[in-house]
Amino acid sequence: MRTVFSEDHRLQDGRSELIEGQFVPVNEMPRRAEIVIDRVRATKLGEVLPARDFGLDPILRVHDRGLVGFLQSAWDEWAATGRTFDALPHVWPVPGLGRRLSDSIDGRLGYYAIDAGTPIMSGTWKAVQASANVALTAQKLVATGERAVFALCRPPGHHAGSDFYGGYCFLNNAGIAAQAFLDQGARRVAILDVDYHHGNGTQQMFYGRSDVLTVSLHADPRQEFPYFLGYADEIGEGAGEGYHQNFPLPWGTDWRSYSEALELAGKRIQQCGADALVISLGLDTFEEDPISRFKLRHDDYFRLGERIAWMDLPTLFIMEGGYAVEALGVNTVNVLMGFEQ
Ligand code: Q9C
Ligand code: ZN
Repeated sequence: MRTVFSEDHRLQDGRSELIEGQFVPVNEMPRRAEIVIDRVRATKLGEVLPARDFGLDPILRVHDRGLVGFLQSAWDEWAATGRTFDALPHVWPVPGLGRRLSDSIDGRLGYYAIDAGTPIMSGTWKAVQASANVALTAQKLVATGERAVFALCRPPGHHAGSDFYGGYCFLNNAGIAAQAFLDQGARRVAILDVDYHHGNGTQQMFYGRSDVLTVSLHADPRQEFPYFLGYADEIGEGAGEGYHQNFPLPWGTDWRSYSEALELAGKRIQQCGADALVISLGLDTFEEDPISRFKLRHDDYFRLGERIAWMDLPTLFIMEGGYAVEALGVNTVNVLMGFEQ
């Protein structure tokens, strides 16, 4: 399997995030992608290709121009106030406070962000655009006949929606790629999200549409981020009713119960008549992940890849989360090798 990768991911290199009342060193760090590309090369998984530039058009097919413009200029606006540290929001437009777009960078950060865990710095936009280009370069290879391609995206994307960012995500790489398949002639695309966290951005982006089936396996939002979305009764709306499915799973979930939900997700995908499959590939389901509480083990990732291969569709793997950094290369490539067996 070929991999698409860009070194520009390194430009996203935050210092800290706010978790449980404390500023802690960021979990979503450059080393994550380095360890994965090292493993891809060491195992000779396949050729590594650079990203091509697709510009803003494919991004604007699924994202609001206001969000994209904000991400492009946020650092400059922040730095113009004399601040030299990462930009984070600290107030949000909850219902009751209204939702006006302030002239202040602090108001605009709260307007577009869902959390205080997603720092913006001088290189953020370049890294974010490179990540989307990685996804689009890989998407094009799958659309033109490759059985499967790995888009080693960083920063990740599945928490970003049409008009918001957060959860370490700025643009929704999987959503952008799914829309690109449709724009190139696919009639339906399935997105399977196996990141530990609910793919709230992907759900929001396609919630009213039947041309993208979105299925997410994740930690129950009663217990886990993003808390406000990801419940089992969210099934899509309007034309999209029946084209979204959530599998919230409790803390402590191991392969035995995970694989039962995966089986149901796989069956739904296989019967939906998709022309392509996009996998939001998070490895934070691993038993040693520092911010997560599932119990998947190294070998389980081979079986995950194998089950995805049975879905028998042209497949685009998009890198999402996974914070047990030293194990991330092994676990990621295990999925891809399980797929190829
Ligand atoms: N105590 C991805 O995996 N912080 N994003 C959670 C819980 C946000 C994870 C804090 C986690 C976002 C792509
Ligand atoms: Zn995650």
